[in-house]
Amino acid sequence: MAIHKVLIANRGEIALRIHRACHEMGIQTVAVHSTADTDAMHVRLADHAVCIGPPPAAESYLNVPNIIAAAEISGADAIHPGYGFLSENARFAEIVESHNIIWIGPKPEHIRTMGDKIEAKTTAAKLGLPLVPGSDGPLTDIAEAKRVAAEIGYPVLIKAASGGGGRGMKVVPSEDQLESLMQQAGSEAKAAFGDATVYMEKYLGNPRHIEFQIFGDGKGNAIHLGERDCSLQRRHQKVLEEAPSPVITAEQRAEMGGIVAKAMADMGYRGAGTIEFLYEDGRFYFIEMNTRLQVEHPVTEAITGVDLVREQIMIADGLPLSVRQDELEFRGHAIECRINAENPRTFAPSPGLVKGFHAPGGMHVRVDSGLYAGYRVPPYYDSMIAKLIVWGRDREGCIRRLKRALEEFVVDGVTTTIPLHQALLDDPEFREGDYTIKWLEQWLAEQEA
Ligand code: MV4
Repeated sequence: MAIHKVLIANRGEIALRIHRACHEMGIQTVAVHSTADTDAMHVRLADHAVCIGPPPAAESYLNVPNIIAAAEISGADAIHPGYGFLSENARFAEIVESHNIIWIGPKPEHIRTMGDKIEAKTTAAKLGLPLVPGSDGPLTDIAEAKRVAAEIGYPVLIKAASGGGGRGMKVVPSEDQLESLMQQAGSEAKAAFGDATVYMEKYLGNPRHIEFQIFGDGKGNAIHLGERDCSLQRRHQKVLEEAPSPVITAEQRAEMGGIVAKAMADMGYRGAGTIEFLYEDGRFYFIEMNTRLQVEHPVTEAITGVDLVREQIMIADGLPLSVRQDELEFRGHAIECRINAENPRTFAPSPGLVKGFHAPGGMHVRVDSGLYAGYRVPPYYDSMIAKLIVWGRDREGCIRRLKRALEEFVVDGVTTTIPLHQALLDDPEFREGDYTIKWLEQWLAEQEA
């Protein structure tokens, strides 16, 4: 093993998750942190800690010179970026590699390709993935836009090439609104991402969000680890994720999984990746690829038994994938609840002092969290403070265990979204697995009434 010391360029539960994988592998860790995170659990547990700046992420967790300097002074030989922050920054990946530090992540060229949503779709199409019908590239003029829309049929959706997370999207119901909505989408994209480039897709009215976890060794071998259903979102923030999807059969999983694994093998993809699809009327439509470890990776770990962070580190070290596709089995059902320090009705952030903390336990119950009694949740970052991941032999058993675990969970001092999850798990439609990407926001509106 060439990797002896990993710098963790992240914070919160994912920093702790990476630290745990490293220590289980006999690898030392370096925590980098802002002045707001001095008392964070992962900073306490890490072998070395380096302060990299003040609370705003732009001056600390996104501060490339300070992070590289921290790696050099601490003698780290690899950097794991976690998710968010610099994890999908191709330039950062190149800078890391140019300092002879191992980048625990995909090849920079692949991060860059997938970061451009149009290039991602062109690449996916060449690799044989099914796409949503739409423009084959950027929309240049209104005449062309009208021609494409007429061909695929209204409603259509205008998306930003540099977008993601749903920002800068416009649904166009009919041709008379195309020109003005296209202009709006372009100027919003320019303001948000510094790039006015937009493209068009057929608007799918009521799909599910289903994503496949993949891994490549960077040498032409790749596997898939099944799908996750992430349809339960509010304002493009995932709330609860499950694996497998309640609506995907073993045959569909094997077929689509085979297609995505072959695509990743053909492109020579390295490391962890997620291929996002919309799923409607029994068909998959590629929309985007994420070139990072995702928040919801533990549900995949729960049903496959594969440690995804360990796998990332092994691949970055040049080792082969630890499992062959034909050795992988999908066992039982797993659900993750994202627990946020938020008002469960208004979703307003509720940072502050955690006066008491008790995490649930017992068989097949996992809590990924850096919380402890006496910890102060800082107001500067994402409000997710814990993930509860529960496994069961089947979906019903998983839900029953999840309800039991939520009953045990105590976070005193800050309000959390625990009551929201409890109400959700009691809903008959949720219990049937009968939901799409629109369902949660409608359900929340009904709860208000
Ligand atoms: C779509 C769509 C319907 N039709 N594309 C939103 C975020 C971005 N990743 C893709 N998104 C969507 N793309 C077509 N052609 C609906 C959404 C969408 C969505 C997707 C996944 C999960 C939640 C969502 C909520 C609203 C809209």
